[in-house]
Amino acid sequence: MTYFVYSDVHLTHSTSDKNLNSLISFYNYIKEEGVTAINLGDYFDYWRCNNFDVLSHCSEALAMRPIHEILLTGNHDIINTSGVPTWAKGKFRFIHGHELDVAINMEYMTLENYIAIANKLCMSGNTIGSLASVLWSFRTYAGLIYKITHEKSWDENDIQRIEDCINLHLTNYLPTDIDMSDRSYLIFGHTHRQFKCECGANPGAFPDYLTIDDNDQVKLERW
Ligand SMILES: [Mn+2]
Repeated sequence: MTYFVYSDVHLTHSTSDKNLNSLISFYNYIKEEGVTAINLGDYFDYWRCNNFDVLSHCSEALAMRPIHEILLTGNHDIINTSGVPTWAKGKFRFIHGHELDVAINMEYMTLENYIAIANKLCMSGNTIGSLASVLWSFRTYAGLIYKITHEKSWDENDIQRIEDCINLHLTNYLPTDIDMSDRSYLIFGHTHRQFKCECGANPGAFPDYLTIDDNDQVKLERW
């Protein structure tokens, strides 16, 4: 079976018509081809947005979502209860990727703490005041909250460390809650940079995506 894997659409209350139309045309193609889509999360960007405003603004594109789609949750849509944290098929393991980011680049915090903060940010509405209350409730983590809420929460060096970790087969040693046997192949998003090596790949941020064909061949693409 062929899979179309995409990630990090980051739909907000102000996503442009151009980007929404691009997503709709992608969905139409997926339906015509009859393939299964895998959405690696950060489909929505609920951080500092009213969640209903995001959904209502993007409702036309949401209605076009492929019927055969696996939806994972990312750190920006972690309260999305319809998503799953991980998925697996054959040798492929699918995660959003913030798990790796926390394990590799945020040694000062647990994944549990990170998820708690991400959840708070997903529920912070549109106002700065809400964000301030989030910061206050987690004031002991003020420095790292700045890091994870800042626009450039990771730089190219952080992304490189994640890619190096996968390239060196080191993911087995990380507390990511994902079963990585020797022959498994990790598909992750989150970094917004396309990447492919012998044991893992990243589709990048949509309109970048990747395909997995019947022979398990992974190909990086752009819509
Ligand atoms: Mn992410």
